[in-house]
Amino acid sequence: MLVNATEMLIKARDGHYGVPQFNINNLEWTKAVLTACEEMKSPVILGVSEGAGKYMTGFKTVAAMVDAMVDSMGITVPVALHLDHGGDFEICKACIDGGFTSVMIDGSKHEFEENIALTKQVVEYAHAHGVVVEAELGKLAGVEDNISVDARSATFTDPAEAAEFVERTGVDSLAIAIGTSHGAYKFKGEPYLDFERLQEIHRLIPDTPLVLHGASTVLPEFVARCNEYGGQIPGAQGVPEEMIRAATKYGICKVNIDTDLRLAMTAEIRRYLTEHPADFDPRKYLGPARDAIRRMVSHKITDVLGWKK
Ligand code: PH4
Ligand code: ZN
Repeated sequence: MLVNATEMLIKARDGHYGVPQFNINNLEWTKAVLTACEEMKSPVILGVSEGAGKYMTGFKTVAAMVDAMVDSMGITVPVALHLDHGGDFEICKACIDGGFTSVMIDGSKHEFEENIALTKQVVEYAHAHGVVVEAELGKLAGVEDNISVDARSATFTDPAEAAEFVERTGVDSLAIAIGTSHGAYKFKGEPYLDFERLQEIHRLIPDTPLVLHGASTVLPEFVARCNEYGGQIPGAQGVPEEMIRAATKYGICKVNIDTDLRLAMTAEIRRYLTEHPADFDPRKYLGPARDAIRRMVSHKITDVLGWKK
């Protein structure tokens, strides 16, 4: 059965570990994540972006697929189905009405007051339907953004604003900007996360589970394997795993990972097809790709997020 994410996030907050949000993009991928989490006895949040929802024929289809898989696979760990980066009220409402147990309203592109008003509207509707809400304050840094002190204060989450935002919106968890970004190209030079800012935010709102987006590590081994078998992903760099570990000690309770699963899947498909040029049954290469995702998920849960069975 699907659950809302409240309990898993509170336990993570009190136990100083990270609940994973693994984004899903197709059936094989979803099966890999559920299999690994069941093996690890770990709770999990399945994230679905707007793009992923469209790709999978709509949120209603995704909810039906996940529900059926959780049931048919005999999954016993808590699973939350979460809208990732919902851009407006309507899309959040559609997911809430369609069986999602958690939604993110991403109002970070709006001014502070507008972000508050939008988030409040979603919180009211979601809470009336037993669904929890994540919001975002601050902007994720892109690789182009040079992290000067000025740029930091312009884009990273302001601790006092975070406290006011949570108080006025009643949101359940808050995604903050401390230097991460989406994708495989997160830093040009040395990786940098603003841990002082994170600690200050956590000090001001210790009860609010904080969320780290853009938390993939872009493991060199997987980039190298992609490139070895015909890929072209030069200069990719993510957040070192020790930084993710540190973040969970300073108040991050939910860690979003998508790119690392994309890389694991792609590296395996590239390798398989290169080594088996005569194969053309997709099950032949999607099976090993699914196993590669499963291994990556297990690695994250045990070696990075601090989960103990
Ligand atoms: N996300 C995933 C966003 C995926 O539109 P889209 O499906 O490409 O969006 O919210 C993350 O925070 C993932 O971070 P990562 O790129 O470091 O894995
Ligand atoms: Zn994100």
